[in-house]
Amino acid sequence: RSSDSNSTNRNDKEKGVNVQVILRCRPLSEDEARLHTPVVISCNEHRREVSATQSIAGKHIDRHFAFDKVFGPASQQKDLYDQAISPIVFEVLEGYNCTIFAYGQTGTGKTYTMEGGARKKNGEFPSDAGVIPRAVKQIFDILEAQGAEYSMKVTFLELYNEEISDLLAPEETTKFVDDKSKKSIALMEDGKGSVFVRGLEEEIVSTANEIYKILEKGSAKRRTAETLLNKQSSRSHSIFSITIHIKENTPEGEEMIKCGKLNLVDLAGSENISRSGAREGRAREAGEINKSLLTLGRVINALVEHSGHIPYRDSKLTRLLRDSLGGKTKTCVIATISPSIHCLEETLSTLDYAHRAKNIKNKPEINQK
Ligand code: ADP
Ligand code: ZZD
Repeated sequence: RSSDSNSTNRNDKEKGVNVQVILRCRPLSEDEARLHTPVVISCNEHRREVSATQSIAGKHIDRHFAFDKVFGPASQQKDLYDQAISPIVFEVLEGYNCTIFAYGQTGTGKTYTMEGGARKKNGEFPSDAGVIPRAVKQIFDILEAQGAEYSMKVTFLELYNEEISDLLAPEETTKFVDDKSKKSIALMEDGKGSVFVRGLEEEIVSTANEIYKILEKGSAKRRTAETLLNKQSSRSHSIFSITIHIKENTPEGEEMIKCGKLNLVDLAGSENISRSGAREGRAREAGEINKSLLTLGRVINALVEHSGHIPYRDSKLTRLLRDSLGGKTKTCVIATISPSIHCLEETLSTLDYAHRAKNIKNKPEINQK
């Protein structure tokens, strides 16, 4: 087992490992079903293939895309988690940094997939809980089963219109936008090329429940800010990160610290960011251009085309997540789509985008001291 993982490591370091891309198609909503909305997407989970077909007025579309994993409209939160995410969490606990992105048009299930249904009053774990609460639960279950000595901290931020807000900052510091007491948040570089957010609240946690409370606080804060500042949540990116230090003793009796980090990223809606210049133009006029999402697309293109210059520095999102895009982090993209005929154009753009992201190679490394 150990020699096995060593040879995998060597391979990972030399050739790199591809970004893993998962495709999820949501079911028709009740309204869509009632209106008999035509379905243009079919998912073959076994063959890991998605097809988009439409045939009207002499116009035929029949396209097929293969992904690392495909989850059709009937897939449950637990299925996606157990098959696609749980292995990633194990890697985090081995000391890797891992990032999971949700990408797709607004209304296709990014938040449903990442967060899922609301927490129950009775404290029971909801069956429709998403990736974030499930990952939190799994991390503590494993650490407890191992009887590991560990410490953990979390951060939760939102990026809106190239501005970072700290979803965990205490109330007083954000109430008055111009208040001197407001902590200034800034992206800083540490000289070694790494980027960190100065002034970001890091909460030290020791139970899953503490994290759930923190998520509750962060969600409430996001909602308040949305209302107060008239924000459109579909245009914001949120990043929830968990950092875990685990103390281990080698068979030789030496002490070793492994450090893993999991970034869970709910991206802004991908609509208007299609590659077609015309649409981009119209979106720009409407003031709807999302610099971070556009730059993410450009970074992906530059990486897969092996361009000399990768425009990481052009947006906050790509500066923050630089290591996840061609760096030492293991990365997974969950692309979400709707099955409806009305979304076909955006769906094709998402499928193209996600398929292109499969070609990014990272060089994951374990963090060990
Ligand atoms: P987004 O975050 O991409 O804008 P949401 O997560 O808000 O989309 O999903 C839009 C709606 O569709 C929500 O009502 C959500 O509950 C529902 N939904 C999304 N994906 C699924 C799914 N896989 N199964 C059942 N309902 C879903
Ligand atoms: N999507 C739900 C939040 C909503 O919009 O209400 S579900 C999970 C991850 C990040 C933020 C929130 C959650 C969420 C939650 C619900 C209600 C109050 C706080 C947090 C959640 C769901 C299940 C377990 C833990 C947290």
